[in-house]
Amino acid sequence: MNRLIVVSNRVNPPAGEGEESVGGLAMALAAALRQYSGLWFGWSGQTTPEFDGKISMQTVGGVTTALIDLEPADLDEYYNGYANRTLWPLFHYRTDLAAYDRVYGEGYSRVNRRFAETLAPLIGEGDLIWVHDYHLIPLARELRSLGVKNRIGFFLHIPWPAHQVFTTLPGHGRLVEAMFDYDLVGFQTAEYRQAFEEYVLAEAGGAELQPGVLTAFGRTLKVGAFPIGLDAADFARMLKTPRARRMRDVMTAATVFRHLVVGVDRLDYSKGLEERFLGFERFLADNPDLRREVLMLQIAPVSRESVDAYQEIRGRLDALSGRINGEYSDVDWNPFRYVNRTYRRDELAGVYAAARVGLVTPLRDGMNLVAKEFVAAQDPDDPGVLILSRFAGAARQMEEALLINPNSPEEIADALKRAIAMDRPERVRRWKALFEKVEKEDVTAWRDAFVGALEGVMESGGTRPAALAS
Ligand code: ADQ
Repeated sequence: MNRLIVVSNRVNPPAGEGEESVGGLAMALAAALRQYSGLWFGWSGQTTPEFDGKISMQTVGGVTTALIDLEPADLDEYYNGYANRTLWPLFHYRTDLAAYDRVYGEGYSRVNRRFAETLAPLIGEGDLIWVHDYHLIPLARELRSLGVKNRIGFFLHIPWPAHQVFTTLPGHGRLVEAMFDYDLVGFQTAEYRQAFEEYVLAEAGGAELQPGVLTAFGRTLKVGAFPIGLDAADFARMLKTPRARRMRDVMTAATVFRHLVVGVDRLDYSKGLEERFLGFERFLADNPDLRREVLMLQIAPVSRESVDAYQEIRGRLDALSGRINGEYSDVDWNPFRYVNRTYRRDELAGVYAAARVGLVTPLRDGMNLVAKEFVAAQDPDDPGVLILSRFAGAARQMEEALLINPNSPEEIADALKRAIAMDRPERVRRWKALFEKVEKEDVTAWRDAFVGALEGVMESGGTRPAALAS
């Protein structure tokens, strides 16, 4: 078996304790590496006044991590800049929020070069390199320029936007050209892969040599859809822990005679939180007879606070939650609980287990692991109902959820009403179909499919550079 080197912006070793592991990417990578004697390379999350290329290595939970510090300007221009002010909004269709600043682009290139220069000496012959997410798109280009010939794969955790949206990015051609320095590029869904292919064909003068093999910029590239999943076995184990059970019991006791509707998200404008709050408000307005029968709990820890758009949405959510409780609370009761804290994963599992409805309403989402966690946590004999946005990548696999358009408060309100009224046989039938997929298409299946496909690419230039057909 080849050694696997995983590269991502942040590295969260599977230590277990502490509060660090918010974010689907971190959870998935920890799980994926557990079985490999791999190396996980990335940014430490710390800054240093002057970049010195120093790598701090440690082995935690069977995974060796190699971390570098970045300069404050890197943090501003690369992480808060190009990654989170330019690419993240654009790839989530928020062109109105996308900021284009040449300095951000320069910072992005510089940090990718720094990653490559510090990583290259650690790479051994035959190592497979697996790069993750939008922060590091040009990493293969930088590694190739240093002479690295190993097989390198890239997985995009977020959506790939439609061609018309993507071309609003200045320098879009260069970014896509850099993707052709990989041997394999993976997307969450077939839809995102198609959007990428459309761009390559329409804008880059490329061609599809055969299904899943593209040629452009004088090279060929394998592409595929690899939907990410949960660490289902670990989640099942966690559900049985005393902490998870206690949290479930606490939440069940706090909602006697009421149905718990739960939402769990990083506080991000892509997650459709405002739309969700408005949908719940509409539900309360339209169903006076049901008002006392529900409690909605939204857990949303703040993230990326140094980016303005995140401060703004936080303010709007505070105001909306206040308005809903102001309007509908009674002296002995309120309908809505909004919490900005991070919880341990076992505690979250307990919250999901106590809920009758999981409400997941992103406006765009690469996959959305919360939807899968909710399903995994349900009692098989009396499961809750998942309401899921059709714009989450997860909706492609989870058709038995109640699929909604989050832009419509009416659709959210109607789905809530339907979920609460749904009889047990229908809940069990829908849940069973969902659970089977969550269990089978889990993080191990995802990792094996991706790494297997990468291993299947011929070493050192089998597909790269291309012998272009005339
Ligand atoms: P995220 O945008 O972070 O991930 P998601 O897939 O929903 O979104 O994962 C969030 C994770 O954070 C879940 O595991 C959840 O349990 C955890 N979490 C959320 N709130 C928490 C809290 N209060 N306390 C503790 N944990 C919390 C990105 C993409 C997604 C894609 C993943 C994986 O945006 O579309 O599914 O990567 O590829």
